[in-house]
Amino acid sequence: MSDARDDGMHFRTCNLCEAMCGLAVEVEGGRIRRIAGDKADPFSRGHVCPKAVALRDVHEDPDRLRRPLRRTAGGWEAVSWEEAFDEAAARLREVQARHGRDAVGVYLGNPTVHHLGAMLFAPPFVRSLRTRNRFSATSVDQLPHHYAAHFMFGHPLLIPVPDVDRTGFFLILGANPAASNGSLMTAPGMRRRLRDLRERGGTVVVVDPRRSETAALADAHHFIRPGTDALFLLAMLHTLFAEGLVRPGRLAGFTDGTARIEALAASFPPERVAERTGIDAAAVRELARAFASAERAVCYGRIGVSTQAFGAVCQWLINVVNVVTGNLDRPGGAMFTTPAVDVVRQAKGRRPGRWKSRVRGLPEFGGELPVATLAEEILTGGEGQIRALVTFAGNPVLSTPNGAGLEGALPKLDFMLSIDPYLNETTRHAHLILPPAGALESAHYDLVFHLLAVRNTAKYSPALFEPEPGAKYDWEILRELRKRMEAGRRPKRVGAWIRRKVQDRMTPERMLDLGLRLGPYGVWGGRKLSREGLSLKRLKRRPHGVDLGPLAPRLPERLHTPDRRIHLAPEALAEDVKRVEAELLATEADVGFDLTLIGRRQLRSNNSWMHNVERLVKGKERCTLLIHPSDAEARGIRSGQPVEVRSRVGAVVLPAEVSDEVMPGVVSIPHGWGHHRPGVRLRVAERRPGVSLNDLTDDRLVDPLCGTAAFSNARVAVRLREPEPA
Ligand SMILES: Nc1nc2c(c(=O)[nH]1)N[C@H]1C(S)=C(S)[C@@H](COP(=O)(O)OP(=O)(O)OC[C@H]3O[C@@H](n4cnc5c(=O)[nH]c(N)nc54)[C@H](O)[C@@H]3O)O[C@H]1N2
Ligand SMILES: Nc1nc2c(c(=O)[nH]1)N[C@H]1C(S)=C(S)[C@@H](COP(=O)(O)OP(=O)(O)OC[C@H]3O[C@@H](n4cnc5c(=O)[nH]c(N)nc54)[C@H](O)[C@@H]3O)O[C@H]1N2
Ligand code: SF4
Ligand SMILES: [Mo]
Repeated sequence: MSDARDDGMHFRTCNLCEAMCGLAVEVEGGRIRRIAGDKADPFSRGHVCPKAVALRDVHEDPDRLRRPLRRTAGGWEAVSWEEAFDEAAARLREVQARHGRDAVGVYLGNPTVHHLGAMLFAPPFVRSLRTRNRFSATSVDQLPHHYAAHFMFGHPLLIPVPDVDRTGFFLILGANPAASNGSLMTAPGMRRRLRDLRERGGTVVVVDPRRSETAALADAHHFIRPGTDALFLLAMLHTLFAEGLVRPGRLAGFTDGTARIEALAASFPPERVAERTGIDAAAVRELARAFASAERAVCYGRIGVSTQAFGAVCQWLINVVNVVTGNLDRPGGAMFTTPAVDVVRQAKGRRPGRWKSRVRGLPEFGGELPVATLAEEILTGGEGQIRALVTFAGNPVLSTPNGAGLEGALPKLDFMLSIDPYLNETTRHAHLILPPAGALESAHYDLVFHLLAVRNTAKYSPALFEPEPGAKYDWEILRELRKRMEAGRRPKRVGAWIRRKVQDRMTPERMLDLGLRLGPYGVWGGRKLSREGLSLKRLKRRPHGVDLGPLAPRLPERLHTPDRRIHLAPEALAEDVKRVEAELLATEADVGFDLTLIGRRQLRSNNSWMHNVERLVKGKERCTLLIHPSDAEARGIRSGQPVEVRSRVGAVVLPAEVSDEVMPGVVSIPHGWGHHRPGVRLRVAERRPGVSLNDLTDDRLVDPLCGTAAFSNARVAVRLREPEPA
């Protein structure tokens, strides 16, 4: 075990989910004695969830890898870092020398964005691979938000955040912040915030195929048939225009395309879509009226409306609803942040679709291809076939559609490298695993989530423990690999040469300091050379973080469109309404599977990788199939009985949980389980493995516009699993 810097209280931000809760960590005798909410954190004010304590369990987990491992015929053997770096780079270079640059693929997983060092050092490493086969969890998550933001506001990171603390009407589609703690809406203590909203007379309405934990806190909940939200949103817009409720206010001065939206929505009266969505026409009209008449309202949609066949259209139309009702960029509406490190200014937005995936022709976005196509890019021969893969902080076997299909493809690789602290469902296929130092051994600053927070704040967390002797940080691993990939390649331009030299000497802290100094509150930024401006040194003096005030209107200055105007009806999205009409209003094709499968999140899980913590998994079995009583009865299924769920791509068996919290025709399995795979080293998780939702979801189902996995369009059949004959 590594030693603590000092005994006593330490303050830091929890980096597990997006909520950025402040923690007070009590260390005694070099070990963590207690983790509690930091009441002095100006943002989270003491809020934490049960996962915070698990930071200690992960830190002390005997299954967490501490040394590089190499797979041999006789099992895993420890290797030195130098040997591992040299071997990794040599194997990747060899594959590229033989088969071309694109023969190396790379996948970055979710913890990358929760990690200062990874955020700063992963991009140059990925660039050093010079491949077009880049993938990440973005295309099983928030890609539609970036897509809509790019076309409407000119930059993929200009994602408006619901101003939950000042709104009077919160319309939530396909998000369950009471369990997920909020997403693209960093707001620790969502349950309290929703309660406060209602106590000040506001309204919360949830649209979801499941009566979720959030729905339980709302004034109203409407069941919606999965994947039909685009119709619901078009019907909302139809009503707003038809009933003269469109009032964009000051936004009208810099918004184009409103007439086009009116024309598009004209063919979607609520009565026309009601049967398909499952929401009553009168209810939609009433909702539109209530939303428009609220003084401050915001419509927000997250993963349930993102990961479906019309994800991009949904995220676009949600922004449109906020604009036409005048709720974008005003307090209580959907607002843009002013983060202390302005990643929007520093990252370049590029025109999407510059290249397409080789096998299926899915479009690139932000330099990445949709991960739903990864397995076929490995399995399909020809030039550009992926023959080596790097995974960083990702578990795509459990997290991408038809994960079992990907699992079958990984053994075909000539070489696989994983940078990950666990030997899990994905990394067990690697030839080399490089484990990074743990989260508590790393300094932290949320480059991404300060950008997406409901209040402007900034907080730096120093490392709590010294890394164990011989351990490497993620960023050091990435830097060493990059150097070796670039070795012998002479930069063509002076600029590139300088950049490389600078990168060789940079640390995350130095880069953070620069970002803070140049940022809008920085000593060299907004407050020109003022003595109060932010720098890392000054932030370090405020261990609980600094409050930089509520979100303020930022438009039109913040827009990155060339004309500094909001593009309300971008061509690519407006065109896609034809597909909505053709596919969602046509008679449904009989695909041989009669139920729709959706996922769900649980407070004590975090995607696929926190099930090795006893205190989070103990108790009642959580990986169950939620099924409506009418569907259960028709199949003779009772709660607790094992059921077989089948889809085009696979089958799983798990216990049924009969409940009317899902709507008829819909079943739900939580995502991130399925730890029964041979060869994983997760001793706690293996005892309660559950099954993987993504052994059922279909890699062929994507939103063709942006390539995001269409999880909520998965079709399955369910039957009682008969006991095996004796
Ligand atoms: N059907 C369905 N599928 C889904 C979803 C869904 O709702 N339904 N949700 C999707 C979403 S939103 C996401 S974000 C993805 C997540 O997909 P992934 O990012 O692929 O999966 P995670 O489960 O987050 O796995 C994280 C991995 O990072 C490792 N790790 C943890 N901390 C660190 C670290 O500090 N450094 C390094 N190098 N590694 C670390 C863990 O051991 C684990 O292997 O799943 C998606 N998949
Ligand atoms: N405890 C916990 N917290 C987490 C995570 C975790 O795994 N566990 N993961 C983190 C990550 S990576 C992310 S991206 C966020 C995600 O944060 P959220 O988006 O809030 O996540 P979910 O809880 O999956 O909520 C999605 C909701 O969409 C609903 N839904 C499914 N299909 C449809 C549909 O077609 N239409 C509509 N309207 N609704 C639909 C589901 O029933 C579900 O209630 O959570 C983060 N926080
Ligand atoms: S809500 Fe998220 S950030 Fe807060 S303690 Fe839980 S896991 Fe950590
Ligand atoms: Mo996510």
